[in-house]
Amino acid sequence: MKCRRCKAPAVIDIRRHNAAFCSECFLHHCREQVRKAIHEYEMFGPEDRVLVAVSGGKDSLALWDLLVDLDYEVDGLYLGLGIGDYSDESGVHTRQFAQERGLKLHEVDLPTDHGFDIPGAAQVTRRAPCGACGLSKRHLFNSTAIEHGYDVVATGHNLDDEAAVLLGNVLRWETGYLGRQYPVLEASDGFARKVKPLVRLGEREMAAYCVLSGIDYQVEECPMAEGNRHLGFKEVLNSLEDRSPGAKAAFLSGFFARGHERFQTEADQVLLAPCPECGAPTTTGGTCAFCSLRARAGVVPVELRAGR
Ligand code: Q46
Ligand code: ZN
Repeated sequence: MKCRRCKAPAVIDIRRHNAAFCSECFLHHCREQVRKAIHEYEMFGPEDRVLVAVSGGKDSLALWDLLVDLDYEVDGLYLGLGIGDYSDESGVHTRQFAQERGLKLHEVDLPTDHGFDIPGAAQVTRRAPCGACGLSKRHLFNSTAIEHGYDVVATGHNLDDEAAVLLGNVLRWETGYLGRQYPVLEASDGFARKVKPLVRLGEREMAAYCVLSGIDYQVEECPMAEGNRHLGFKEVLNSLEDRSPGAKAAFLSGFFARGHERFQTEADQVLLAPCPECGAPTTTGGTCAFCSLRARAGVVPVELRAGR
């Protein structure tokens, strides 16, 4: 197997591109895919200040590394979720990455700064932890970006993540979510622009990127991911991809090109008002979902939580 670009011995093959690459050309390929995504979807320009949401996992650290390589002005934000050793180790990987490269990292810690953690929030809501977790992340990524004057929040969602979300949205015909599922969500009153520059790169490519560029990342999966229905959708898509390489990318990019805009009208009709507690725009007409969660989850004594 030879590298498509330089003909040296290849270290990785990517079936959907019908190509193999040596280490150096693979890193170049990843940068090119991110560069193309940024331009194709007009995510941001050199004048924009970008805040990348980093979890300590492969995708977000690779994204930060790639954006720095591409010369964008980009700082990191780490959100401590209070998920035991998993969160402690994720924080260590993130801080180490930032320190080694002299990059600026903001940190928000749910237990210290907001008085609750994700296991406690899951308990009071009686729902899968990912619901409370996703809600908290969306809220705090945005509020931190607004507070510090960033134009854009970039997240490490990759092709596999987005294809799995799309499959879930299609299976239930979630028209509102389909109208908002796109690599760019424009800024509006109280909301920074949200972008996903890894939409052209798969999970396996991101792991390879980290290994080949010496990025030490959190390899453990989140212990609360069990029951996350997207894991099942990923398995289904992987078996399709095995039989027909490129199916996943065609599903996702075809939706962005030809499906997404058909759902937009409905998504645009949402009315927003500021949350009386934190000022964030919300659809509830009262306290925003994050402040409600904080009020409920913050009062559960630690010793009463399940699993303690
Ligand atoms: S961190 Fe949070 Fe994920 Fe863990 S609780 Fe679910 S959403 S799985 S990316
Ligand atoms: Zn609020």
